[in-house]
Amino acid sequence: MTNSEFSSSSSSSSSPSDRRIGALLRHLTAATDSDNLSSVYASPTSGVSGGSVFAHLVQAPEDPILGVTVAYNKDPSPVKLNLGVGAYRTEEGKPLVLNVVRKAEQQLINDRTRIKEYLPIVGLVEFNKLSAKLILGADSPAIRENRVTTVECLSGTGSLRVGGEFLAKHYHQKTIYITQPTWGNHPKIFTLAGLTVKTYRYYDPSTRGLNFQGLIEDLGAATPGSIVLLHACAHNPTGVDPTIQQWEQIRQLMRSKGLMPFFDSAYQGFASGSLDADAKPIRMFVADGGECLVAQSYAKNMGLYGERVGALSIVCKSSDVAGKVESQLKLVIRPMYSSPPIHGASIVAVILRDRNLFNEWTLELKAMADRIISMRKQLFEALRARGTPGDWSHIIKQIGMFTFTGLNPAQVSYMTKEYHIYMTSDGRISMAGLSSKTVPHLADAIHAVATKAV
Ligand code: KET
Repeated sequence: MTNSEFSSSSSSSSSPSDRRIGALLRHLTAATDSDNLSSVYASPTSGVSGGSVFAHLVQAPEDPILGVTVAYNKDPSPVKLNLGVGAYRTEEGKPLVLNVVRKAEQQLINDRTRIKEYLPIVGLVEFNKLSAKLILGADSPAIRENRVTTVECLSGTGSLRVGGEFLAKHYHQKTIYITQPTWGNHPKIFTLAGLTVKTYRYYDPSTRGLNFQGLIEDLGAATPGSIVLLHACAHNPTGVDPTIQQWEQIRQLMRSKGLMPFFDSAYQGFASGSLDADAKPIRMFVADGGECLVAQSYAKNMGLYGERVGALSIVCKSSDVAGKVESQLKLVIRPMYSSPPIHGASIVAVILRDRNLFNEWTLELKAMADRIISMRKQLFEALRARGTPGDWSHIIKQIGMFTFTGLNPAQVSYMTKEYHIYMTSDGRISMAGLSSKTVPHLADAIHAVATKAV
C-alpha cells in the first residue's frame, strides 16, 4: 500500500509533497504540545527588557489556496486573473450574490420581530432540519426514524473540524484516510482535530482520471473501522468523481470492512446542476441503514462564502444513539465557539422552507453550473484552435468548479510571472473564475508553457 502517514511519521515511500505536508503538520501539532508551549514562556522578562516575547517566531507561509488571492491582490496588472480560490464569478468577473439570497435577506430585514439572541449550541433548529433533508432527501428513512442529528457549524470547514474532534473523542478508530490528492485543508483539519491522517490512492496522472484499482486496493488494506473521507461530488482538486457503479463498489467494500464514511459535501448542485443527483452517493450509504457523517457547506451553492454557514449531520442506527451523539457534539462546540452565527443560517432557512424561493435557487444554481461547463468548452476549443500540443480533453471531462490541468509548479509560476494568471501550484484552476473575455488570455498562457521548455 502506498499510504503515507501525515501525522506521526512519514514513510520512506511517500512522495515529496506528502513529506512536505507531513513536515508542516508535525510543525502544526508541535505548536500545541505543552512542552513546546513552555519554551514560549522561558524568559518572562524578555518583553520587559525590550525584545518581544514573540521574537522567536518564524514567518509562516501563506495558505496555499487563500495565499494565491493575497498575491493576486498585490499585482497592479490590468490583465491579472485569479483562478486560485474556488469562488464563483460572473461573466464580468464579479462576485455574485444570488437573487434569492437578496430576497431572503430583505424578508429578514422586514421582519421586525427578529432578534439577535444567542442561538442554541446546535444552531438554528429549522436550518438543521432543512439541511438534513436537502442532503439526505426529503423522504429519507433515517430522518423519518429520527436517527439523524444535525448541528449548524461554521461552513464546511467548521463542520469537518467539529466532526473530526467528535470522532477523535468518541470513535474507536483514530485513523482517517483522505484521497491523494485532496483539498489542502483536509490533512490540517483532521490532524488538529486529533486524528491520524493517511491517504488512499484516487487520481491517476497518466489518464487524468480515477485510479479506481488503487482506491479499492488501499481501502481494502485499511485497518477495519478506520474513517474514510469521501468527496460527495466534484472532487477537489481533480474534478474526477467515481461513477454510480463505482460508488456502489466503494460502499460495499467499506461496509464489509466497517469503514466509517465521512462525506465532505462542499459542492452539492455544482457537479451536475442537480441537488439530488449530486447527493446520490451519500444517499446510497444512508439507504443501507449504516452510520455516516456528512459535512455540508452553503459557501458555493448559495454563494454564502463569507457568512460561514454549514452543517454537520451524523446518521446513527437509532434515535436513542442520535440523541446521545448530539449531546456530545454540544460538548465539542461549546468550548470551541459557543454557538454559531444567526444570519447566514436564517437566509438558508428562508430559502429552503419556501417552495418558490427554493425553485428559484435551483435555477440560479443550475445557471452557475452551466456557466462553468460552458467555460470548460470554451477553454478546450481555444486550445484546439491554437493547436496546443497535448491532450486537453480532461478539461471537458472533469466536473465541478476545478480543472486539474496537469501543469507543473514551474509552468504555473511562469504563467503567473509572464501572464499575471494566478492559480494553485498544483495546476488547479477554478473554472468559475474564468469568463468568455478571459479564456483567450488563459489559452495563450497555457499554449506558451506547453510549447516552451519552461
Ligand atoms: N471542502 C472542500 C472539498 C472544499 O473545496 C472547501 C473549500 C471546503 C470544504 C470548505 O469550504 P467552506 O468555505 O469552509 O464551506 N474550498 C475552496 C476554498 C478554500 O480553500 O477555503 C477552495 O478549494 O478554493
